[in-house]
Amino acid sequence: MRAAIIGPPQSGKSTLFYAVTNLMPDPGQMPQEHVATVAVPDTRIPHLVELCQPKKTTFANVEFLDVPGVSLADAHGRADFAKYLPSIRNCDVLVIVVRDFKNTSVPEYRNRIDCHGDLADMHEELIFADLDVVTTRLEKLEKSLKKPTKTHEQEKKEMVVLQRCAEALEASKPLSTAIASDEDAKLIASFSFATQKPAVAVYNVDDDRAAEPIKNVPENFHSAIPLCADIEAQINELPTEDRAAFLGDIGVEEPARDRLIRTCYDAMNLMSFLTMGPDEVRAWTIPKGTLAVDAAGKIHSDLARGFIRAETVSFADLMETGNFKSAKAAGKVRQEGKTYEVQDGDILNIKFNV
Ligand SMILES: Nc1nc2c(ncn2[C@@H]2O[C@H](COP(=O)(O)OP(=O)(O)O)[C@@H](O)[C@H]2O)c(=O)[nH]1
Ligand SMILES: [Mg+2]
Repeated sequence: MRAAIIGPPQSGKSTLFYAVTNLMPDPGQMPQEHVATVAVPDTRIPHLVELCQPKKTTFANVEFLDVPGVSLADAHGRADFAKYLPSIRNCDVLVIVVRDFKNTSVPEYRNRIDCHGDLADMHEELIFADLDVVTTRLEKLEKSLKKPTKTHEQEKKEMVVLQRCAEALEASKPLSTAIASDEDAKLIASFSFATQKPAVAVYNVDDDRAAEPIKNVPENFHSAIPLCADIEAQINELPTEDRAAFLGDIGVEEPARDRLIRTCYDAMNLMSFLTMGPDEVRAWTIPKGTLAVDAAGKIHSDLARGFIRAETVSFADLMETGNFKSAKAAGKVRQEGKTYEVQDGDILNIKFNV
């Protein structure tokens, strides 16, 4: 999974990027994109490690992309934004950071603090960008459909979907609202439209409001979370054992990093299953509703091809019984077939034969 951190200039994007990834973009550098990979926090893994004492432990990963802020107030800034669109489109989820903090030494974007306005502007810009691609493609399809070609039928289907997309975008609705089926989605997947991706709004607030939930999730956003990027960045400087108390002082229970990753996972309908053994304990990312055979394929294509069954135990059952052997003795280890819908936290042992 890859998340793009975008938003107006000086809203705290790079500060948040640093808080989440512990990677400080070089100050004084020309604005440019930065990417970093972080482990998805998973409190179940240390328990499995204790049980198995594996040679290797692997967490699921998320990539974060820090995109330089651009002012959407002028043509120059909007042209800059277009420059970053390909990498934004290359991500799976958009994290839009807006400023809600007071800081007299940081100039205010458009001389005001207006989170809802900033989020709406950003959304509108993404709508325009997608509409641009849709319109160009529709014009091309119209021309091509006048000639009999081998791909005629396919193109006609694509055109129907894109026309619906254009209608949605013209009404300022995200393109995702025009996608009715997996087949629709497949037809336009190659465009990787920005407004087809789930968006998470981050309100970068002052520390005294970091624990106040955002009352109204703005339209077209999957969720909205408050956080104080400045404080969250400062905890990177602290010894691990002092971090919880530092955040506790501002009423925050879970670091921004964990909260943000969890929210992105949720927005994308993702979850994790686990594998364990003496060699490796590992978490794997899959979409909710994934079948056992596809989960097996995530580990290795051979495991899907030669799938026999998935020995499955839930994390809770494993903890309750103490270890795999006693879980088995207690009848808590199930033998699941190809079409079993994997649950979050399931520990799978794939039996296969190739
Ligand atoms: N008071 C306060 N200042 C912040 C906060 N987050 C960022 N800043 C400051 O705002 C300025 C811009 O932050 P930066 O992360 O570079 O913004 P970007 O342009 O969106 O990447 C920097 O001087 C930060 O120190 C915050 O939560 N509170
Ligand atoms: Mg920045």
